[in-house]
Amino acid sequence: MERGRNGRNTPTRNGASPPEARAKQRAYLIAALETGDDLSELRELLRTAGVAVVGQAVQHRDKPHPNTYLGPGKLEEVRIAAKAADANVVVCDDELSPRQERNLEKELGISVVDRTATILDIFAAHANTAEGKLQVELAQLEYNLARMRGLWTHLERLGGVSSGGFATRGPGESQIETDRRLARDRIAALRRRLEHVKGTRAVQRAERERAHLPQVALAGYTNAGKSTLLNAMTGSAVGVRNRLFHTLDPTTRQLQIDGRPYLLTDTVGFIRKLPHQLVDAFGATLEETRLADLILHVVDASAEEDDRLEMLRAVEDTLEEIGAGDRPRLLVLNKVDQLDADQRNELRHRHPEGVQVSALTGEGLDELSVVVEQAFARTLESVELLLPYSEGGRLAELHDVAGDLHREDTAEGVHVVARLPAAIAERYQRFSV
Ligand SMILES: Nc1nc2c(ncn2[C@@H]2O[C@H](COP(=O)(O)OP(=O)(O)OP(=O)(O)O)[C@@H](O)[C@H]2O)c(=O)[nH]1
Ligand SMILES: [Mg+2]
Repeated sequence: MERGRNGRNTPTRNGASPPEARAKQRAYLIAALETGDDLSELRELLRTAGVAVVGQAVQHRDKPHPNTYLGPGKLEEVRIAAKAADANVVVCDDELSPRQERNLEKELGISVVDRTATILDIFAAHANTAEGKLQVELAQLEYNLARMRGLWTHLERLGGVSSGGFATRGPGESQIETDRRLARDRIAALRRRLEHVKGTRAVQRAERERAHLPQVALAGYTNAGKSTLLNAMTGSAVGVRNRLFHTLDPTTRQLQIDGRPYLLTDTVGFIRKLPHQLVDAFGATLEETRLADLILHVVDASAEEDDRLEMLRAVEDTLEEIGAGDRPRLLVLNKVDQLDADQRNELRHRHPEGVQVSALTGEGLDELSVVVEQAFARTLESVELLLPYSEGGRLAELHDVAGDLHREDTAEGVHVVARLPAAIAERYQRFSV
């Protein structure tokens, strides 16, 4: 098990270690669930993190045990099974409290990593831009700070003797105090830098808003095919991978529908139980979604119905949480190339409002364009203007943003009949005839 920079257990070191080194990590999975035993998403997360899975145990309970996550009998079972499977780490499908984590490590005699640490680790490995790296570091530090506090009392009790982590770096208490202070300073510095980046982003957005191009944001569960859809609709080459959280940084591209330009933004995917530290840290990035004129909610329609509904709910909840709950949105049912005619009919029945597409084959994309256009058309206002020849520059702008533009040169100026976004129509009011 490798230890992170802050002494935390994480399944992989921040992006640096080669895949073969990571695969040496053999994880035994545990979960407290109300029903079922499906840990496929956690497996998928670990696959993305390059960790092998050697077994799993699920305990059915209403809620996790407050001290040890699982009950005592199940714990003993896990201890034996994990040992038999030669696991060197236990990964839990929920975020553990510092106390639960500490107790589990003691009971099981093996490193324990929770879902949040796993996701943070994947984010750390996938962050490319300066902003992305700042956001992930902030989220990791905040997560770690809570654990330091826990570990501190732990060390006190053990008199500074521990199997690793902070105890190897110094004599317990005073070292932890120093670490905590350093972490707090670093958190404050990161927040300041992110504020600055946020300012830059606001300036860019203001520029785009001045151009009055309609803003469309792609939102959806991780791996739903958002980046593939952005590429298919705009002819770009944004990175696509069959792994979770491939995209962390927002990318904006121009999209033409019927001669009218739109801005389409691809951004970070959502997941069930998304660590709240990440939602906080990615606030500026998520703003692209919050301020969009239209959100395309992309879902993997080839997923089993239960999974699909759960993914839809997780995304809706997250949109709500980031303050984008009131934005107009369109449901995009992606990956229908994987479905046969019956399954497509069933899907149409379940989600009559959704547009069925395949970002991979291009099927349904024309219809999607039409639906996007209609969504904006509903907000357009019809105008009839007379622009003096001295205002020739404005004609170019109108050509960019107007729908159904008709112009006729007359003695007094250019006579224009068009449909305009409300904000622009207002600015042209004084030329109205
Ligand atoms: N069969 C099929 N596969 C698709 C389709 N669209 C995307 N994929 C695949 O789904 C996987 C994920 O695609 P991405 O575009 O990276 O998904 P994303 O939503 O951007 O994922 P994150 O950035 O990780 O949140 C890739 O392996 C794609 O090739 C589709 O319409 N049909
Ligand atoms: Mg992506």
